Amino acid sequence: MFAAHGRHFLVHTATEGNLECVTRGRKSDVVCGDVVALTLTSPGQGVIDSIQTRTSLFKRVDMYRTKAIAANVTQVAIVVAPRPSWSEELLQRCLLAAENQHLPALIIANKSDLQEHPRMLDEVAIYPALGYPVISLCAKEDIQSLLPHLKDELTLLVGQSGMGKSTLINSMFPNANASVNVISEALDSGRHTTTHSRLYPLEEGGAVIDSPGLQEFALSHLTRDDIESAMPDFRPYLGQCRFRDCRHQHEPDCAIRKAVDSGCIASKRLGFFQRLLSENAARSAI
Ligand SMILES: Nc1nc2c(ncn2[C@@H]2O[C@H](COP(=O)(O)OP(=O)(O)O)[C@@H](O)[C@H]2O)c(=O)[nH]1
Ligand SMILES: [Mg+2]
Ligand SMILES: [Zn+2]
Repeated sequence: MFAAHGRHFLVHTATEGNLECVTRGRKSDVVCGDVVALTLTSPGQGVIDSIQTRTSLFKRVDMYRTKAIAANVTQVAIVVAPRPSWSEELLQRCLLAAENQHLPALIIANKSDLQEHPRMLDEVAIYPALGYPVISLCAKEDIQSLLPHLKDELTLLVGQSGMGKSTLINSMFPNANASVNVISEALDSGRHTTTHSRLYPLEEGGAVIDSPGLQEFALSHLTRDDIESAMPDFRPYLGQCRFRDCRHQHEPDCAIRKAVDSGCIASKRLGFFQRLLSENAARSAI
């Protein structure tokens, strides 16, 4: 399934081309990227009978609900840009959510034409060593550097609105016509012009999914162990603190703090971990 319009889902088939489908009954938990079995009902139309088991399901969570964004993706690309203001907190949350789903992630540092771009690159410089490549580009002009990373992958583009996801899609697929938000920069905030995820197949193999902008990304459903094991920079030190339930704050013989002191873990990563931990503690106290 590559696009949803209300209760209708566009499904690509090898033999019948693209079909406009509905689901049986009232269940509509079909997600962009799903592989489905369907019955042809009339030319160009079908009914989705079942959804194949997913290899991954990327969800966004906020205070109120969990919403599936895309199924079967093989990697997540998080788009950041210096304007409108980007959030490193949100970037780290997306990286953690990808890692928790065992999905590789990469960072697209967009809008390289803006003068604040080098400062943003400095801020994301710690991530390649954690296994997250940073690809610097200008979506409006040249996206060549990104293409080798996309081949034969099903890549989900996520990020705050206004970062340039739809512009990237339009540069990759000149016929895509993804709705670009033109007024966001002046207001220093995004407007959600992309309302549903949509999949675009790449000619060279693979596909890209554009998704609606994220403004927050709660991770309070994750346990402390989930969080720690989704932080590649923490992994080598886990289990090495004196206390098994060490919170890496002021405990003696804390392996994580030692790694921070010696520069092996960035202190902003420990800060991030502690924010997530206290958020989860607050939630379980409710
Ligand atoms: N200067 C500059 N602006 C860009 C670039 N890419 C996108 N934009 C602008 O950023 C705004 C938001 O883009 P859009 O693709 O809608 O972002 P989305 O919300 O992430 O899909 C639009 O005004 C784009 O023209 C870029 O590389 N450089
Ligand atoms: Mg968009
Ligand atoms: Zn510790």
